[in-house]
Amino acid sequence: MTDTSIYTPPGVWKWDSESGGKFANINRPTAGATHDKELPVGKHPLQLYSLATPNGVKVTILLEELLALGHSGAEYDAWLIRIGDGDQFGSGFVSVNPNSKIPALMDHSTPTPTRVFESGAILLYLAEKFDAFLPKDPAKRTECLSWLFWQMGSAPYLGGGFGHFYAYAPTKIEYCINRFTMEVKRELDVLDQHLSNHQYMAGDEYTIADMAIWPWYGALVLNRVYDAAEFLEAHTYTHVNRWTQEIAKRKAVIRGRMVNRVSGEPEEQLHERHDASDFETKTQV
Ligand SMILES: N[C@@H](CCC(=O)N[C@@H](CS)C(=O)NCC(=O)O)C(=O)O
Repeated sequence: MTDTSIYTPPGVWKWDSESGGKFANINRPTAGATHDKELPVGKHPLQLYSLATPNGVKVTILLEELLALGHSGAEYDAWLIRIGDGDQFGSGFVSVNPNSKIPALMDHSTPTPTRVFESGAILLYLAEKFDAFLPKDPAKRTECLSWLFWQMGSAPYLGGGFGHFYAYAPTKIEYCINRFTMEVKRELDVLDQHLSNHQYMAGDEYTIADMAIWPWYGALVLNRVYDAAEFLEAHTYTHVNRWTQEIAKRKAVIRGRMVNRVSGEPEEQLHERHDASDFETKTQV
């Protein structure tokens, strides 16, 4: 194994802002706003401040699914937060999410505006608000929430652990890649075994648990994140692949992936979304 023992931690850690690596320009060891910047507010009750990363896409998929079901109250304005430029550290954004991460939501339909941050909390808030995509049967609801929280706890090993060390770290460290590859393959196997005898994560109903998990683990097997499908032998997780393909075909999922997207095919990038017609008229093509 590679010798990675050359670093001896000092008595007290000091921030080296020149540490390199992708995102080094926005990472810092403190919280709070770095600059004054109000957030825009559009015409709809729901105001989303986001970017089409897997965490952002969870919410736009749910909003598009709610609209497809006929919940007109789920109309929303989606504003672009460019995290690479540090928009998440503006004072307006920090007042919606003190954790400075997308996605963040303001609901102006409540007596006083309600802020919601953390993608899992946003999914649950919207599912309860519209009474949709969260099973009514207590046992199924509990199963749905178990998988929703599984995702919130598991994805950091995929993104912050595996994705960071496999794709983004300035040097490839065998120990770290091995550690997180093992964990991500274990997570894929958890999903694969579960999906071998369940159509969706919570059983026979498509729910917010699928909408939370698909943008991460579906993207992994579709090779849309980290270019790691071959490395992970993603094709061997046949039940995850079956579920991934099935969800990928949904119109609301195709739409949800486009919102606040700033990379990939121009026709799939809808930088801001303020109206359903924007999908036809306001993409980058
Ligand atoms: N647990 C959070 C994670 C959100 C998150 O990590 N967002 C990333 C993009 S996927 C972000 O905004 N990063 C900006 C930063 O770290 O400064 C959630 O699920 O909402």
